[in-house]
Amino acid sequence: MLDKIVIANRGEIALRILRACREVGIKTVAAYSTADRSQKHVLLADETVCIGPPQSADSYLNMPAIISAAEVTDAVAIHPGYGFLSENADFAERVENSGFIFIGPRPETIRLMGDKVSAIRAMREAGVPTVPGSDGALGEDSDDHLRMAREIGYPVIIKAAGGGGGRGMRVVHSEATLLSAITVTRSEALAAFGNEAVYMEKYLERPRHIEFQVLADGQGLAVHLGERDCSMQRRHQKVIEEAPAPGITEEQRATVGGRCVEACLEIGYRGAGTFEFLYQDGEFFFIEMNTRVQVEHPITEMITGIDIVRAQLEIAAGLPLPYRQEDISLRGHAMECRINAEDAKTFMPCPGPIGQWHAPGGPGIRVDSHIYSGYEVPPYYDSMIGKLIAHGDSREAAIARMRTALAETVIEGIRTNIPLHLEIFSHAAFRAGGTDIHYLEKRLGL
Ligand code: MV4
Repeated sequence: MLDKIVIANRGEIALRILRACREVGIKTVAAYSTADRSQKHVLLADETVCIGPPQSADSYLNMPAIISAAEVTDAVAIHPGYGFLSENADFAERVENSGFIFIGPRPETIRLMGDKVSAIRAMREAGVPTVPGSDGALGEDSDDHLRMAREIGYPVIIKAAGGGGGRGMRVVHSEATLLSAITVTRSEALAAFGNEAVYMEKYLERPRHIEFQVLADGQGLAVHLGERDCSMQRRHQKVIEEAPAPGITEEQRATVGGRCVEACLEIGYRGAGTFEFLYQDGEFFFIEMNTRVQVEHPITEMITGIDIVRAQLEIAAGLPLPYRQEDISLRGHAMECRINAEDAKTFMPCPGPIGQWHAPGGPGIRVDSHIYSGYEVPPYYDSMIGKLIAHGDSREAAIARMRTALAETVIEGIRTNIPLHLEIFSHAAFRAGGTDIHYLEKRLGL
């Protein structure tokens, strides 16, 4: 196993990584910003290194500072968590070139998936179903674009190759606005990502967002851990996730999951990864791959019994995957509510000191959070302060446990989105399952 690693992140995921390290006997170094001196994982870590002032650009995105933290502490690896530098191929490369293990895929893989055009091409070639659209980046010929859109059928969507996660895209409903949309998306893409390549897809109007979790050891073994439904979102921020996805059959899971596994083997994928699909009218369409551990990984852990963060550590240590696909079975249903320090109605961030904190509990309840009574939520970062996860034998049982857990949670001093969660759990459409990606925004009247 690895001897000592740097945790280059903050908040609940830093604590989650620290806990996995403790369990397998890895020593931990918390690399933290001056705003995060009192974070739970910093207080618990074996060693700590301050990597800069509060602003992320000066600390959690500061590559030399993080690599120095590994050097001065004699760590052997760096775990990037999610966000920040987790999908930065240049960082992964610098980590490796400095003699450390990057806990994640090879830099080339991160680069391949970071460019959505190359990611889609690689996945299509590996047999993963993709959205009907341009074969690669759009060229210069406007007549080509008009012909292509006519063939695909309106509406179409123009996306930036350097985008992803909802950045750099534009829906086009008719021929009249196609060419200007391409021009505008191109120039925005150049400004935002330094890459003006754009591509075209059929725009799916009522899809669900369903993603498959994979683990691969980079030595010829890969498995999928089933799927998650992340359709309950607002402005590309997921609010509630669940696993498995309502209505997906065992056969669909085996087919699509199997394609993801084959693709992993094809590209020599290493580590934990997520294949994002749009799902509409019974069909899956690949859109992007995430090459990191995700916020919502716990719901997959709850239904599979597999510790995904521990698996990341073992894979990084060079150990072969200890299970085969036939060893993976799904049990029950899990839901996750992201708890944010924000106003439940206006969504305005609401940082500040936490007074009383009473965590929920009981059978099937898991709380992944770094907060404690007296902890102060800093204003510099994402407003997520934790995740409430509920597992049950059925979707209904998981929902009942989640509602009980939400109702007994006490967080004083700051406002949170718990009232929003309680409201969503009272919606008949949500309780029926299978709502699409537009449901929440429509329901909120946005
Ligand atoms: C789409 C789409 C409809 N059709 N692509 C937004 C985030 C990025 N990952 C891809 N996104 C979308 N791509 C086609 N061809 C609709 C979205 C989309 C979306 C996707 C997943 C979750 C939430 C979303 C919210 C708005 C739009």
